[in-house]
Amino acid sequence: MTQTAAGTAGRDDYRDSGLQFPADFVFGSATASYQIEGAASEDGRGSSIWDTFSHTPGRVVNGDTGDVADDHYHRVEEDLDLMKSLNLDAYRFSIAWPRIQPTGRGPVNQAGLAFYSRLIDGLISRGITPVATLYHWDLPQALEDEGGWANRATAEAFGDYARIVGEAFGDRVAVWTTLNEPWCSAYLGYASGAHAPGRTEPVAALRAVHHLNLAHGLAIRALREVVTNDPQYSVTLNLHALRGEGTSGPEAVRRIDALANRCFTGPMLHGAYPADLLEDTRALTDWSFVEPGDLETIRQRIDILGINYYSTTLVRVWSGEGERASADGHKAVGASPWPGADDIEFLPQPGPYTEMGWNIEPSGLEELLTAVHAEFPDQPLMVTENGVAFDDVVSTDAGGPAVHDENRVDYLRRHITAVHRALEAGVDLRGYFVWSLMDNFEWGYGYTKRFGIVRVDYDTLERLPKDSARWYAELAATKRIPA
Ligand code: IFM
Repeated sequence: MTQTAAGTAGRDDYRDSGLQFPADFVFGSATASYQIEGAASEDGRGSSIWDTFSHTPGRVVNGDTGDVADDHYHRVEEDLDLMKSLNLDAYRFSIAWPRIQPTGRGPVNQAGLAFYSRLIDGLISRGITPVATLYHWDLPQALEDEGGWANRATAEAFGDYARIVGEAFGDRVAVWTTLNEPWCSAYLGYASGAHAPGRTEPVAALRAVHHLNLAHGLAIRALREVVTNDPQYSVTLNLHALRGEGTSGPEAVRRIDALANRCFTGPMLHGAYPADLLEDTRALTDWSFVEPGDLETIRQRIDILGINYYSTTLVRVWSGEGERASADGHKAVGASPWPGADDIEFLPQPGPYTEMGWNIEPSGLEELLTAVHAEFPDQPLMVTENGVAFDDVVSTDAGGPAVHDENRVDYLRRHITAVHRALEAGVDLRGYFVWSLMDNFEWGYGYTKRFGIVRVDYDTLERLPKDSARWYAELAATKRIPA
């Protein structure tokens, strides 16, 4: 799933309107537990690695934490009504493991189950399809204390946790997603230290890659044993849309593609780690933590492969002269997230840029979808996240406060046009989820980056649909890109 420097860029600006999607194409929105829920120590919720990390001085901008976040835990009915008003077909949320098992294993916290049960029932009663993610980064701290994802036992505990939620909600959830962006969990959490638990141990990051893959397989197995409806199973990966620069570009793309993409798609979809990945990282590890039978466990049939896309990545092999470029947008802080790839340069890319500093390049999404489809032609795909942070301005209109976020509408239009083009090219694409339903805790950046189509006032916690929310609501209702 690698792309070339040329790609489809330049064909035009992707600003189409009037394009019609199939009637069963799903338009939804996505959030994650720690980013919106708040109520961090209520109703028996245990502590997660993000509680610890965000409460550690210097880890998160402004010392922000998810203690209150959007207070979704207490405003769930209001938020459900909001989703209904936006005509969403589906809502992708995550379940906080420490709300269900406060220490990651053992006794189940019934209050935690009750919260998600109310959420799921509330979605179904409003005609919105529940899409549940089991893990969006809030690992119970007790498991991290035993070694976290570098420890095999964490994957086994995850299988048990999946069984518990499968037994509780396996009559109602339509799509189960095991992991969100295991790349971030492994590499930002254990190599660069920019995310919780903030470790900078490259070998631990590779062990985490494998244990996350194993957790995915164990979870699907456990779910299949207990669910009683006929759901779809999936995983969500933030596959990197890679482009190479110069003569060393193809080699740099191959190296990063192995670490970023094929280390997950290889075992999950082909049943093997790529030989070149093992070779490239041989100085760090012999991968003996991969035990007999693991690859068979990891390779589970999935109904949907979820893809999160925000921007492209431009690489080349460093010549060894001058300063090595590391314009690697996701990980501006911390050590390198790339084990064994210290000789790879991440180059600045042409703008425009989002508030995260990420380049806006819808052609990257079209290329990524068509490349994944070419490699896995029988695998249905879903864009499970795409969206943008901008500095929104609240205007005081005659009718009350408003956010006229034309820039976000433009970003969404261009990327949804890319999605439509991939569909036209024959990609089996089932849906698109905008990130995010509402502004929320953007991890190491705290509340300084606003990705929502609904604004959240962090003083009053009031929700205010932005112009992009109205635009998206029209798209969801008509399945046609609005003018
Ligand atoms: O906010 C995150 C989300 O939790 C995972 N995908 C990327 C988003 C924007 O950074």
